[in-house]
Amino acid sequence: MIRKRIALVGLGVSLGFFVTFAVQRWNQSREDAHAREMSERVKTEFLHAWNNYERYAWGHDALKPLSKTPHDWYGQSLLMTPVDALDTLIVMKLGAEAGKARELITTELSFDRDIYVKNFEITIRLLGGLLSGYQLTGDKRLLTLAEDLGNRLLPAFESPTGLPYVYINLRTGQVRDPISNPAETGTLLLEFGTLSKLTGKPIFYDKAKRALVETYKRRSPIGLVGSSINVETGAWIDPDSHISGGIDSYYEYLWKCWILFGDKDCLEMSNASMPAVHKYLADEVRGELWYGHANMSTGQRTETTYGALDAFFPALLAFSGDLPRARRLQASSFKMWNLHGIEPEVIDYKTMRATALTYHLRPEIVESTYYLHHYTRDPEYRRMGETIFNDFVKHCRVDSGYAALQNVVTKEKRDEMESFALAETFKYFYLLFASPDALDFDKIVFNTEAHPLRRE
Ligand code: DMJ
Repeated sequence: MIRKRIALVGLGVSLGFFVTFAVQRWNQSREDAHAREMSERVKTEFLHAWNNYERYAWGHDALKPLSKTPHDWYGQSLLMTPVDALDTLIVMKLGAEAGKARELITTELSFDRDIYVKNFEITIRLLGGLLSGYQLTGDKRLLTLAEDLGNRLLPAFESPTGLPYVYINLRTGQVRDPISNPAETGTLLLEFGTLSKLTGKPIFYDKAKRALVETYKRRSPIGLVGSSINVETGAWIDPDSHISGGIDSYYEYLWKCWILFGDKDCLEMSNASMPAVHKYLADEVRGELWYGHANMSTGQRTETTYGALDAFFPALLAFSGDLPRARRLQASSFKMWNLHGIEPEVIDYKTMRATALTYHLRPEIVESTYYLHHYTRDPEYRRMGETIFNDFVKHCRVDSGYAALQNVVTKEKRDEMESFALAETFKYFYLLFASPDALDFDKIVFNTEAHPLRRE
């Protein structure tokens, strides 16, 4: 009798397990099917942006999506959008479009131009895009272009401190504008270092590493860096410290240089810098985690602002193993996004009011959602990404592509579709929903423009 009861209980337990397992499998396959649908939707929307670039701005830097006219940053085209978008086309397996973009780049792109360009932007978008394009296709012409560009940018580092000038003339090598910032002096090593690896010429790595180290060496006694610095004297011009635009990717490259190149100096610099960021910039408000501004010397709070650019930080926290902070800060970024159903450039997190009302199609919040999903596999992050994507399409899609917003409250549009929307925003949306083998995360490191660079 007892035996029979035990057997029945055993059967009940196994049946219970079986049912739970079956329900879990069922839920999982429904979630997977939905994610696949989402990745297809992202691809369709990306193509809407790309096809309109092709239609109205082919061969130029960017499309102005409201006037349907092309835009060139420096009066002549450096093919900003095709170079920035090439690896997105490849990752999305859009072979015909990728082939056409590659042909345009390899036959038309020339850096022999008498124009002053921004060293930082050209490095992260063009050098990064050419290098990842080469690594994904094996097309040597892309590497040749990257090396030519790298050589032309090298004179930018010829300042008394080794910190690069802001602008450089691509033909003459003349430099101008000595007032720079940590993001621009410290976000070059992934690209220059990869160029060294691929060409066997150490000069690129050495120059960019020195610039990163010289920035780090000038941190204050409490461990913070400021917002602007004179590359000729090494003196800080603005002591405001934060993780926002102008500093942001400096912290990103300290960590990523360790992961990509195994450079222990980078690990040490990163480990020595992050505690000060958490101590002086992190802010607890209403039980939420935010990062604001502080004076680099005293650590005194100067502003309680956070914005679209700061939203990269959960990705970096997750990447460097700090999931608890990453999750909490991502929740804050999402709260910022939901304030107006799309993200303002800057908010005051104390009052929860937007202080800069534009939205530039920025990727950072999507990037962090993707990293968090990658590390936790928590379905919450795909749900979050779906909300963000739906809002993005609802408010930014126009007949001829995707348009930035002039005002996130009124949803008035701007005649602007930055190349990073195609390099980063759509790529991170896609990777968030695509199957993990669309791109093997552990084999690459994304530069700050979402160009995947190979680890080995
Ligand atoms: C991009 O060019 C890069 O992500 C950069 O690091 C910061 N700003 C834009 C996107 O917002």
